[in-house]
Amino acid sequence: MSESNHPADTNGDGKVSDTEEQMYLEFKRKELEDADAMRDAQRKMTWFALGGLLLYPFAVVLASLAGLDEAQKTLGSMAPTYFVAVAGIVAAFFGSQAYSSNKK
Ligand SMILES: [Ca+2]
Repeated sequence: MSESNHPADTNGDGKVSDTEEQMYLEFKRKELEDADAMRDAQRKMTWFALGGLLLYPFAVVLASLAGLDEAQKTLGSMAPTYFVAVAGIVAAFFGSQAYSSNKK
């Protein structure tokens, strides 16, 4: 392996000094942490969206039980848009998971 092409050699002098190695490792560690945090956030968002999807019918039932006619009508007319949006979020999540696991 030629050291001049090493990504840690930031000043391009062909050597990886201790400082450069430290910076490189720190950078890699941050990159991994960021990717991890992003996956966690995506997972949470997907579960949140799915949870909303499952609770949606209950919200409609509750609104009708509580006699909130307006709320019930609004929820009813929002449903198609809402379900498509949630399906989009979930599809994007699993799509990106499949894509990034294929890439590695
Ligand atoms: Ca260097």
